Amino acid sequence: MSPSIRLASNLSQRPDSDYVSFPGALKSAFSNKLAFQHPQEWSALPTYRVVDQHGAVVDPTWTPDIPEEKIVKLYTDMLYISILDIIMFDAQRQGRVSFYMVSAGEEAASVGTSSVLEMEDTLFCQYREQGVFRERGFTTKQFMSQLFANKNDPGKGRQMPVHYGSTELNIHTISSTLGTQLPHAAGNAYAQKIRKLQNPESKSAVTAAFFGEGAASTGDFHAALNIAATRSCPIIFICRNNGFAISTPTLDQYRGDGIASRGMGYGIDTIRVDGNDIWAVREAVKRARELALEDDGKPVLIEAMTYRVSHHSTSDDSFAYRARVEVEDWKRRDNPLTRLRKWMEANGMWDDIKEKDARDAMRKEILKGISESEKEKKPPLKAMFDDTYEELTPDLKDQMRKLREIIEKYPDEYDVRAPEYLIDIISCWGCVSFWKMRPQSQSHAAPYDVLFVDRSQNYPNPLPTPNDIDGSEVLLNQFTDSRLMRTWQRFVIKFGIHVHPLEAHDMLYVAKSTTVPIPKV
Ligand SMILES: Cc1ncc(C[n+]2csc(CCOP(=O)(O)OP(=O)(O)O)c2C)c(N)n1
Ligand SMILES: [Mg+2]
Repeated sequence: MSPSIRLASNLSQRPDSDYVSFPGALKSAFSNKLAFQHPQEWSALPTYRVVDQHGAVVDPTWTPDIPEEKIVKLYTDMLYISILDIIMFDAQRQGRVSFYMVSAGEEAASVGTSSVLEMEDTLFCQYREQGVFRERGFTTKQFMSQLFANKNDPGKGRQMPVHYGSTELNIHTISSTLGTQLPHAAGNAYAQKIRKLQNPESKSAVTAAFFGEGAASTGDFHAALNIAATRSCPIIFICRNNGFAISTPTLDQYRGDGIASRGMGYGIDTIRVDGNDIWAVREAVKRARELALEDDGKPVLIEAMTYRVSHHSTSDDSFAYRARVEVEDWKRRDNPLTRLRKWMEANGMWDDIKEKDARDAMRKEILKGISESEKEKKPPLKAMFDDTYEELTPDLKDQMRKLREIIEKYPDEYDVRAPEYLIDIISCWGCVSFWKMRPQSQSHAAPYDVLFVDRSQNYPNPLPTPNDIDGSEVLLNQFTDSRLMRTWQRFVIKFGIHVHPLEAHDMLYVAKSTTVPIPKV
């Protein structure tokens, strides 16, 4: 049994004991001195580091635990994120994406942590941990699909840019609302613990939850730490303390010794590390993972000290509240990339040519990813109503109806050229109706109506012929969707010569009605 669990027998007051055994505080010695504790009289918790800002090893007992190619991967993952950041920040300024957040200066906290966790470990991020996604294998196409909210985005375009998520990589989708991921993460860790107790042969796994020091001011932070401590959950809380919560410096955020001191208050094993030192981050997280799995599970808190070199987001101008020279100093004096690079150069693993080649290749890959993702179609408009309830609730149906009215009222405000939009809206009603497309450009000059029918369900028999449609021409295509094992029948009723081409995948958006009215033009 975990030593942290209090036993009822502890609670009895022993005669002449030196300790008070009140239920609320164990092992508290009696004292006849009236003494308040003054936090400022305690020294600050130390910051663990392995390599200093010049890339020199300061812990003589340390040697790298991974081979050269893995060290290079650590560095290139950090480099990739820093290049992605610069390009995407500019892309936002060019109006190509609506929003972006860079993680400059904090790449070691995310890449370093991720690099010592297992794929079975479940991760919860804040929004400045692109390095976690990259290290776990998120591809350029996946980053771009989310950022450009195209049809390949698993979030179906319903999140702000940088709010990634990945089921395959076992990373929960990022939430904008600060701190909410923390109780979720504690709950997940509790579930992991119970599963392990029920099935001791299963592989051990922990949860890792990232957050900024600003998010540690939310109630959720405290709830999560306390529940994780009292339920002894296998979770690693990783705080990136980068000195700011948007424009609020840490001095105005708290008066205690950072976030680490709070871990101690909750009875949680805690360490503060130099977040610019990827080796220190790796060592701390490796050990934290072992601790988290001890005694059937327990939480650990790591506070990674760093500096937010960038503006908070593309919506921020940080020089309104901090001196430019301060930022330049940090960039020049110390950052995670140059620190690892110096160490690698000193160990013959890296040089200027490798740096240039790596940078060029990454830049090319990212720019190609942008141009490909920009051209992709958007997810269907109806997707905004998906995935909350298995069946649409009456109020969601009502919202859909209102959406359709708005689109009909302001057709020029919506890009309804893509058939996904309109067919999805049609299918929501469970009966086939017609949707008039408005031409948005010369190249799509002719308005037309479309009707999709699921042939596996009831469809009009006989099928409509051109005669039924009042002189308009009807195009009939038939094909099978192998995934759904259904045959769809598609009718495109042309009103002019110029018809927007419809593609096979559009067929997924079909009317599910049992009776299909003959279209009236
Ligand atoms: C509950 C809540 N309050 C306020 C905000 C607005 N907000 C967004 S980011 C942010 C700063 C968070 O700072 P920190 O947690 O230190 O993360 P950092 O941006 O420094 O990485 C704030 C206040 C929010 N998103 N959610
Ligand atoms: Mg912060």
